[in-house]
Amino acid sequence: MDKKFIVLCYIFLIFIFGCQKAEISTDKDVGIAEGNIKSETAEKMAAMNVITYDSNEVAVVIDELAFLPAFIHIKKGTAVTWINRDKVEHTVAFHNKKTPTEVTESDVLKPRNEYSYTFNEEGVFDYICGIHPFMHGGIIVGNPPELAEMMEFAEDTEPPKIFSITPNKVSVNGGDKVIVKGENFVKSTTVFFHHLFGEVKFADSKTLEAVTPKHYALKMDVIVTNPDGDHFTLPNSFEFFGEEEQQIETIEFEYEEKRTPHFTGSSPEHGSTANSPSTISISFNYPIVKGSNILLYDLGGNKLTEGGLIVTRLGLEISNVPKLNQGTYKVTYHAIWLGGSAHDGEFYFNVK
Ligand SMILES: [Cu+2]
Repeated sequence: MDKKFIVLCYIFLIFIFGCQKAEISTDKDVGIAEGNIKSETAEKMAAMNVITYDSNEVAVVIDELAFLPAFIHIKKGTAVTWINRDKVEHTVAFHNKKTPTEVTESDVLKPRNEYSYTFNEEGVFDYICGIHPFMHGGIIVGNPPELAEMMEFAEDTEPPKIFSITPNKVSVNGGDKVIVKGENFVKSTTVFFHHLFGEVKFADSKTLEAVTPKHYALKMDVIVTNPDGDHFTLPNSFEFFGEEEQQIETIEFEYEEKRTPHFTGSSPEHGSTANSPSTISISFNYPIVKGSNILLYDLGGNKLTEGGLIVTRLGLEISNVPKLNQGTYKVTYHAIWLGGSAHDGEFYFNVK
């Protein structure tokens, strides 16, 4: 896998977890019982909207160029299924912090496609979309040692509980007001109805108010989580119902109309003469997907080496090009655009 990709993952990991690690200092020895990771992790998990699941199967929805929920905490052995509800294609590419060179990436997920992976190892996994690397998410599996380091101590609260949700059936169009009644709610209690509601308001320790987002028809668990990680799941207790608008095909088409996909440049440039290059690359104005390739040939038609996608999906690159003797070389490429159509091309360069 591409080195740049690994670096990006690390940057992301530092972004979500590294900055928190820095805040753990004097608090570390104060009141953190070994094995009581829940209370340690909690505040940060709540701040990051990490959703803790008790179930063995968890769905992460991909929509509007985002993973929802982005940060989840699951048990070892839980199967996570990513469902592409968006109008464009995405992938899921992740690695374990402990084994950063092992990257797992899904195939390209077209709208409505799914990808499942079962996490049988404890650890911290971060992931991105290989097509849109700014999309990122994180998964904490079990209680790995990193968890204790990355989280701050949170004040212990009584475990929350849900007694009722009114109404518990709402329209797929969103905008309904929902009252959650229960106990031991605090100001930062989060309420999760499959997608986290953006507008959950704390009324009092027994009442939370939320406004529903747009959501496709689905019956779901409702989970409340307090800052110390204590949470409560009311299984299959909430439902979005009705017809959703059919919009996938048209918008996918618009996306394609905005820009005509084309080649924007190469290194070395076509027809140029220079020393043997260490990398050979071509760039595009439009995302390309897995299956695209770039090959280097000598003029005798012998294939010398090949490369693949760069992390932004806006180019192809051959890294670690062997030392080339004086002569003329040919590069061919096959670019498959996001959306499915493909383009083949070639260019030449000279080595002096
Ligand atoms: Cu994507």
